[in-house]
Amino acid sequence: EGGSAADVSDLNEITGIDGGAGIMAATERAIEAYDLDLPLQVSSGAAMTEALANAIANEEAIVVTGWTPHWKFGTYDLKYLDDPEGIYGDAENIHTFTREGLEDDAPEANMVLDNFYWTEDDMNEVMVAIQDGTDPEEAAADWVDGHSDVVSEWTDGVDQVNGESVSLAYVSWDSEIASTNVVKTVLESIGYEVEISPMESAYMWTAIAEGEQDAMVAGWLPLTHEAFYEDYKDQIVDLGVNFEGAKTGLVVPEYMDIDSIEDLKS
Ligand code: PBE
Repeated sequence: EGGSAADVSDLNEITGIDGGAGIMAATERAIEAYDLDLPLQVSSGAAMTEALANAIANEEAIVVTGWTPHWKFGTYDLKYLDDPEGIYGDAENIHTFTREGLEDDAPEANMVLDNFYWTEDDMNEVMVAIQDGTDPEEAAADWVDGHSDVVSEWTDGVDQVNGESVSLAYVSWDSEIASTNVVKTVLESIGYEVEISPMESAYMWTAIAEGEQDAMVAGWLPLTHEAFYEDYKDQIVDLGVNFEGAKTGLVVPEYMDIDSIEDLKS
């Protein structure tokens, strides 16, 4: 019959996030590959979830640049659109990177960063608490208190230090706000002064490569941050995966009657 409240023809954009995100570059490639008529709107992670909330409240059409882990999948009924061209790649892993020399300068911090590894349930707990209004530091502290079994694996055999400082770079994506605050809390528990600094994606990579920041736990590979990784891989230290099975793509509410990015073609 046509003309349901959430029809694809009502879409006039793809709701994006910050311009530096890897998912934005992937979406520009998707627009080309699928020959879509929709412009990609640059905004922020917070503005994207607000737009999603508003559209869902009114059962309106919306398509966003989405990723997992993210609290939005627990809060709303959402689906990834199929990506037959494989633009968004397969599963991603999140890696921890440090500046060169951190292992010598701050071996205890380096050990904790190296050991840091958690699951989707873990990360979701922190993200959901923050989304429900808990301050990120407090949400991280609550999670650390409640998961001493996991945290003790990260700090196993690591000596206490005496107020040395460590800096962590991150981007204000919900997933990275959660992980960075948790790592900060754990480093503080072994005696570090930890400063966390939100910044644009490209600066996060540059800051590690140039030694301006000590570490970050927000490197999405193999695809999402591939360009940054290729630029800087010889100037940074990869401490390996801290999260397995992340994903990116185009996401719509379940009530939208489409299944594939191809269906976004007008
Ligand atoms: N994200 C979340 C980031 C990485 C973490 C998928 C929005 C990006 O696209 O660069």
